[in-house]
Parts: sequence; structure tokens; C-alpha cells
Amino acid sequence: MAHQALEKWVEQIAQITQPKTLHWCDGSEEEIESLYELMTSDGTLTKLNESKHPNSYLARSDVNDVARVEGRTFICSALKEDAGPTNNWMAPEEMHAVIDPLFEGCMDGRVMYVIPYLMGPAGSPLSKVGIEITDSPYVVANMRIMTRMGKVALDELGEDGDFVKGLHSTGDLAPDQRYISHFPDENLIMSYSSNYGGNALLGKKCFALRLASVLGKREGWLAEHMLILGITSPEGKKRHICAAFPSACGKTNLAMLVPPQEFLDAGWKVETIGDDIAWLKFGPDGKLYAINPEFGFFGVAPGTSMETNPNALLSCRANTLFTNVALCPDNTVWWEGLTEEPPVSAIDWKGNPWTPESGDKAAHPNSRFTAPAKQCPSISGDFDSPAGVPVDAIVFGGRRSTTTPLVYEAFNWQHGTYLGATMTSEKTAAAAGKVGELRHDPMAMLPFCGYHMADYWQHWLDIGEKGGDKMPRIFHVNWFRKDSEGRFVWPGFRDNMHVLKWIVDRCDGIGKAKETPIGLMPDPDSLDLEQLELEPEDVELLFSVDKEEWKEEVAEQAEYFKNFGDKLPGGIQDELDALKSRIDN
Ligand code: OXD
Ligand code: MN
Repeated sequence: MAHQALEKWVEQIAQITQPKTLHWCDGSEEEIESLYELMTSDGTLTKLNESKHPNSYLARSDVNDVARVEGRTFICSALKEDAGPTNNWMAPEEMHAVIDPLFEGCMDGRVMYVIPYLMGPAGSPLSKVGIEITDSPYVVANMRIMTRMGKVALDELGEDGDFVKGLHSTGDLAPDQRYISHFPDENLIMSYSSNYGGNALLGKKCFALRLASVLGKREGWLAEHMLILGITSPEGKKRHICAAFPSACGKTNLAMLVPPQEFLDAGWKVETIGDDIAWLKFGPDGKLYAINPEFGFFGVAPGTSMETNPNALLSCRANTLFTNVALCPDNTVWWEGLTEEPPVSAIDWKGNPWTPESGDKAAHPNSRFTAPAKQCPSISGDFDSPAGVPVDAIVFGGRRSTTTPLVYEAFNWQHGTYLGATMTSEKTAAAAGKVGELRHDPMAMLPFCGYHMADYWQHWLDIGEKGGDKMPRIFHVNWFRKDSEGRFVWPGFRDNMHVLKWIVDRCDGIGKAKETPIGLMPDPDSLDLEQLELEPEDVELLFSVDKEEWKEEVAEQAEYFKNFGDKLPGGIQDELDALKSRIDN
């Protein structure tokens, strides 16, 4: 028996959008082959070199449609107060009045694709079903990589299961008609006039973070912008870490970390479960368990190389959709940072002839690869585990050239929630604003929390209360501290393993830590840094806590919290007061 509410909704949308035909996606090989054929023949895709990039394609987006658009992303909760000061809000009826007419007849002459998709492993109590209706075959092809699509989702849905509705249309890509709208009370996403991943692949940011964060609040779990990795010690003990970082802080690199040779020789193993999103729920034993709701990676291409992230590069060799990278004469792809030597010539992301002398970027800085997660050499055997993985540690981080030491641990869950709530990162050239300026990005959820940020912090505190002493430990890291000459003092990349090992040691009860005003810190000795040949003054800087800098930090945090008025949870205010008094004394 079919799902009647689903059939009815699809019928209703077809009535409104008036497509020429309707196609229910089953996720089969035949289906994707015919879509690739369609898109190569109409010029949407270029087929890449079959021997070097089997079954892979290049897409070029509209030049005005290359990234998420926070200014045009809306949370349409009934009350403005429920969206909070960090989201754009519009009343649901007001947004419907704007966006519904845009969908009227918008699929005229186009195919309407109905994509049933599952976020999370089949048979998992943590998984949820979404249905995306779209007129973009490019979106279908991406969703097939990024989610478990087709029959598996319909089976999970059954005759009367709940699903998140997502309605997307390419429209005519006009930026001033672009709306990424979320209706938490209707379990509905409506996205118009963008085909960019974060705006159009509705399972990702729109469902798995914005709407899921609201569902998590209602149902007692957490939807987080976090990678998930597993670390196995030489003794065979496995630990799991979830980590949240703002963009441009090396999240993908950490998710796919290859440990330094001496760790490999000693028998350490790092495995990838997720690179972007984690859903965390309590298991029957009262511990938090995490799943990666996604099935693929939507990774930033520039900067990815065999040196910086071999596992990412190996993940996107085959069966991959590239967007806005450069095309080489032999139909392979290239982006800045892939190789030291650029190609002699290429076609750039806009489709124009390019040479290294032309001065422009060959690939867009936010060009992407959409690749199946299972192609990652470090993918964990637990990737499909319906139970998820037990979370031992949560790590927050940011890009800070001063103030914040390499690593410290929260005193307890409430203090850890505070560390997440006060996360900041310096702006890089990749984002609008002055380079180096601090941006607050609580839990790396600033653009993704679907409700009032202060209510979200309270939810973290409530979850901690419920989990009691079974909650993960919480840490804060900073790979980006600089010396007075502006040089990064920490080597980063693979060597971040030294820090991960200390975190694992803390979880195992063998890592030593000393109390400082900001949290628990290791002795440099407990990180085995000898092989790194750091200068003694670098080591000192990495582990230093300068009270004057922290006084400024505390004052800035107090100022920031004013944005949340009396919604600021008492537990967060208490942590600010306690930090202030520890610093002042
Ligand atoms: C992403 C993002 O693409 O956070 O993952 O913007
Ligand atoms: Mn992300």
C-alpha cells in the first residue's frame, strides 16, 4: 500500500508547479545513467576522462549561484522570538505569500522529480525520511550520492511514517528571487532559484541541521554540525569523537586524518564516520550515540591534495560530481592546491580558457566534489551501523591567532556547553568581512540552528542533565595560534593526532591534566611532541594562557551575550561569571 499523505502532497505540488511529466526516483543505476545522458547531451555536465575519473562529471553553476546565501535563508516559525536574534525570520503566512506564487507553473516544460531519501542508516532509530521534489536533474544526481535514495527510504517510510517535505525549483536562478525557507511547524522546506548544494540539496543543511535541530529540541536529541571519527589504540580500544569547527578550520582534514607514521607504526588507527553532520541520541545504556545522516561528502575542492588530505582526494577519484572546478585538456579536473605545478592550460570554472598567467582562479574557491562516503579509504565499518557509535568526546575549535591554547578540556558538561556557546573564529579571505576579524559561531551552528540560539544552549544543558555522568567529555582546540611574526606555531594536519591522542587518553583516564583558569590542560610532555622539533618558545606559546588576553576575551563574551537578553540560560551566565572570577584572581 502506498503512503496516502505522500501521494496527496505530490499530486498537490504537481497541480501547482505544472510539470510536463512526473518521475519518482528509485535510485537505480538505469535511472542515474539516463540522467547523466540527459545532462551531458544538454550541456549541463561534461563527462570526465573515463580511465582517470570513472563515471564522473563536471558541472558549472551560474556565476551568481556558488554558495549558501545566509541573507536569503529564513526560519519561518510562528513567533519571531522562536527564531531568535541569529536567524532571519519571516512569519509563515508572510513567507508563503511571497514564495508560493513563485512555484505556480514554475515547472512548466520541466520534469518534476520526486526524491524519497533516508537520512541515516536503514533500520536505525536515529534515521529520518525526507521527500524532495525538484525540477533539477543535477539536484537528483547529487542527492543520489549524498543520501540513501529511493526504495530504501520508501520502505522506511511505510504507509504512514512521518517525512520532511522539501520543495525545490531552479526557477531562473535570479538572486533576488532566491529564498531558502524553513517552516518548522509544517516540517517543510521551500527553496527557490538556487541549485547550489547547501541551498538545493535539502537533506543537508536545511533538513539535517535546521529542521532537525528543532526536531531534536522537541524529541530530546541533538542535530549538530560535527564530524565523527573513530580512534583505535594499539591495545584495540576504540573511542569516538564528534567535532565542530566553523568553515575554513580544517574540519574535512580532521575527519579523514591519516596519523603520522610513528602512530601508524605503533598501531593507531583513525576511521571516518562523518565529515559534516552528526545526529546524537541517547542509546539504551544512557550514553550518547552518533550517526552521520548523510551518505556522501560535499567537500571543498581547493586546497585538497595528496599532501593535505589524501583520503578526500581518493574519495573523489570515481563516481563523483564536480562543481565549478577547472577542466584540463585531457578531461581531468584541477583546482588551486591540487598540485604544486598548475596545468599549462585549462578551462576555468566559468567555462573560459585559462592559463596560470591569467591571474584569475581556475577553480572557484568554493568549488566542490560530491562523492560517495564509502569510497573514502578511512571509512569506518560502523558507517552503516543502525545503533550509531558511542560518543566519548566532543571537540570545539576555531581559528584564533592569539589567546586560545592548543587544547584544553572543560571542567564538566555545563562548562563544555559554554565553550561551544563562546566559539569564535577569525574571518578568512573565503568569507565576507575584514580578514582577521572575530566572528562568533556557537557550536559552528550560527547559520544552521533552526531556532533561538539561547534556547538551543538551554537544550544542550538539559541533555547534559539527562545524561549525567555518562555524557562525553568536552574539549576545545586551536590549530592556528601565531607567533609575534605571524607564523603558525603548530604544524597541524596529521600532527593534530598528538592532540587527539591526549583526548583519548583523558577518556581512558590515563591522560594527565592540570587545572588552569580556563579549563584542564595537558603538560606539553603528555603530548609526546619530541618528533615535531618545535622550538621551546613555540611550545610555551601553544600552552600559554595570558590573563590579560583572557580578560579581554571575557569582556567580549559578556558583550556578545547581551544579544540574547534574558533568554541567556542561567547555566551559561554562571559559567561566564565563574570564568571571570578565575581570570581576575
Ligand atoms: C558546508 C558548509 O558546505 O558548512 O558544509 O557550508
Ligand atoms: Mn558544513
